[in-house]
Amino acid sequence: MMTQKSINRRTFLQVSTASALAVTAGLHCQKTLRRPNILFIMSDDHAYQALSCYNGQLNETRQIDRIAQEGVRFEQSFCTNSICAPSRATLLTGKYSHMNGQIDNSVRFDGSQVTFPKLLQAAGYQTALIGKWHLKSDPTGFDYWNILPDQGSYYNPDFIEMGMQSRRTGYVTDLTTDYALNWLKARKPDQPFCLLLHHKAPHRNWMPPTRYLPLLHFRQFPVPDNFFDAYATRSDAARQQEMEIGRHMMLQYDLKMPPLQENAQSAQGRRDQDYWRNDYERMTPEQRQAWDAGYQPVIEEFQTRKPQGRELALWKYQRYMEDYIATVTAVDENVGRVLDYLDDSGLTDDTLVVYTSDNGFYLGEHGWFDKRFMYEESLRIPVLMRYPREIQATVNRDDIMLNIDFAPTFLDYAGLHAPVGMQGQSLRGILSGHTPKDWRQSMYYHYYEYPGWHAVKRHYGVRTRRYKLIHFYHDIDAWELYDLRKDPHEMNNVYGNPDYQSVIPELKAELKRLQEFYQDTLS
Ligand code: SGN
Repeated sequence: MMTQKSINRRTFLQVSTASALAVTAGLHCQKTLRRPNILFIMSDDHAYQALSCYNGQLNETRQIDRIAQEGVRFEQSFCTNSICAPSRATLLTGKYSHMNGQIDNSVRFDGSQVTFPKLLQAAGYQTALIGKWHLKSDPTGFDYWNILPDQGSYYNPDFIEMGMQSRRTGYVTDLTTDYALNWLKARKPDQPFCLLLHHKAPHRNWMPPTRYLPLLHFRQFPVPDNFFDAYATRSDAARQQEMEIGRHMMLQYDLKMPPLQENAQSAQGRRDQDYWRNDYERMTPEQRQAWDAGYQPVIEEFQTRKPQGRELALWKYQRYMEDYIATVTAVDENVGRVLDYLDDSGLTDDTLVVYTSDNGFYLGEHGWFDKRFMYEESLRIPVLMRYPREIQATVNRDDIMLNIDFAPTFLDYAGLHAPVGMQGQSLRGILSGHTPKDWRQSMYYHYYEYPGWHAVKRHYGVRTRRYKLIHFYHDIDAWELYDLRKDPHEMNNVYGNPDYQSVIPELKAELKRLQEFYQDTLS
């Protein structure tokens, strides 16, 4: 919650080694005697469509689904700026991008800010961050950190362990999990822990471990109905993006085809070759051998069929899905390893486990990959939470939750108040079945990274349960309105439709209210 409640002075003094932090946070009045461990697992670009617990038709995620079966699945969970570094900064600070400064991937995170790991650390938690970080500055607030530089590599990645960089042989999702398990095993058993376990996968360019390579080849994935979306009713923002599977997905780097003669002819083609060479050359000879053998059948099929036009776009979609899903399968398997560890060491009941993704992702909807847009597939994030002592199993929640809510939620479970300035709200009431009466009925979104990768124009907007109003700005001034009840796939922009003219002023008023409430003056 945004307001500060009374502080228990005695407890406060005990934990105030970092007193400035504790002052901003404040402590609950002994509300919580038992402080759970917190295990926060976040993947990169894991679309809810690729989780069987979200009724995804693409794959089975048996391990991740355990968290949903034994806990809560959020149905209306959203990020507030659908891109990596901003989402991570929002996670840490509980603030929108315009408040924590991390508006896009190019900014260096200001690690002197108040973050929930710092507050937990000051209150006696052992804190660790392992895996993707992407915030440029060194992590702060962690007793232990071991991160991938920048985006990291799938094969034989470098890790920066407490400032020391070295290369490890192996596959990134396995290695990240190994580090996490090692840290868990070596932690002090008498203090609660907070571990942020951040997978690189399934980020572009979707490289599966060689052990899964023959698994999915030639399986046909269902093609989204709007794969050949012509963006007919929309603004130029949808038409001018550069994230179409057909036009923008690269054959070598993204889809692992051999060098193509035509690639030498264009800048994009040369980039395709260079990027792929980088990844391929990182592999050991044994890895390369297994890789080549795994891809040979698809390469042969591609060379025989020589797909063109729409057939090529559909072929690319199938290839994309094969790799994306196999990469997710490795995440799932590794989540299982960590859940098993909790079970085996008797920690399950005392650990709040979260599974989520930094943002949503397109798996062919509108013909796209990547994220950024405020449309549903990239706005919505999977959020699963399990804490057997307090959260009833197998309950789904449709309260609107945002990634600004993670930080205040963790503080709440740890018996700490969210500091003034944190913009999210604790989900603890919702998780135990008591949604606060005044819980939000709409959400605010703002995306900034333009010009930039994938050419998605700057925009902000409001989403209610029924409508979504978006304003694209900067080198465009265009509004879009979707009636999500009638048009859940957002194919029909009704901004100019006479039937909706009375709704527009209400939504604009709500948008203005939210901008004022969250103090967003950047648009
Ligand atoms: C890279 C990817 C983009 C992706 C951005 C941001 N290109 O630049 O496709 O949108 O990262 O991703 S790549 O050719 O380098 O793979 S994010 O997860 O870091 O936000």
